[in-house]
Amino acid sequence: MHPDTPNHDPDAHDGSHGHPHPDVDAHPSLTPGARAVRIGVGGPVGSGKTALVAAVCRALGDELRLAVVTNDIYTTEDADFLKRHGVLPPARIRAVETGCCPHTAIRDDISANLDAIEDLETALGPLDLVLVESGGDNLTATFSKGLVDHQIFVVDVAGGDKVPRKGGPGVTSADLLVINKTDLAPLVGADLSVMDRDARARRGDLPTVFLSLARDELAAPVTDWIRRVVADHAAADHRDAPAPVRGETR
Ligand SMILES: Nc1nc2c(ncn2[C@@H]2O[C@H](COP(=O)(O)OP(=O)(O)OP(=O)(O)O)[C@@H](O)[C@H]2O)c(=O)[nH]1
Ligand SMILES: [Mg+2]
Repeated sequence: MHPDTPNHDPDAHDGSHGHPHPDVDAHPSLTPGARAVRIGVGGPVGSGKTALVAAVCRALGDELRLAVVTNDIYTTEDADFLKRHGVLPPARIRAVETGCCPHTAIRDDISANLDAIEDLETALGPLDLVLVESGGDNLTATFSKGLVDHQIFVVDVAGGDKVPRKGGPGVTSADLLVINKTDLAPLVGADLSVMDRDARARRGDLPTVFLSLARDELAAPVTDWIRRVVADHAAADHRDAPAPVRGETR
């Protein structure tokens, strides 16, 4: 059951999730006053970022005070998708229309995304987790550390088993690399063992998970990783750490 709603009503529009005072006592594992963990979800166009965000919302939406910011260049398509599928109450989802290259809005001028997060926190009260989905980009895309605390990079096997070998900052340094659409590997002739080998070579000890969102609609290995990140964040007690502010990079 979601901590701040008795019913987790996907049609709730008031942002309160059915509870007037989201109560951290409902979250014994979380540190009262800690700011939300912000996790960026990046990766090439169509790799499954929105499908992953939807899966995480399904898996954790009743467990954590969760909100999502999506980035699209010209539309609000991804936010609309998440709302249409009722993975979170609509008030917990904000769209940023970047109007420019996706990486600009997550790396160079992050103000629209910071505004969206601030709006969510103002409307909803304290949150445990904010997911920020980047618009689909290329292998060079990364998030500013002023915007998110951790980054997930999503690639898919349909792009070819060469993708991890091609590297780029998303592949080499994201906190979690997700290789999605493993169900398509036989159809596109992708060798998962090659992807595994190359990912290890590029990433050293950083974790990589293989996933088929077509088969695992709760994205178990990713949600387990996110649970650990949120628990670590709470344990580290970020109460006094200021949230990133517009224009700040760290
Ligand atoms: N077969 C298969 N299809 C998948 C999987 N994950 C996602 N898809 C499909 O891939 C397509 C693209 O998924 P999205 O989640 O929209 O990808 P995205 O990365 O958010 O795309 P952009 O935001 O446009 O960059 C959709 O039709 C999904 O249903 C998977 O594991 N297997
Ligand atoms: Mg998307």
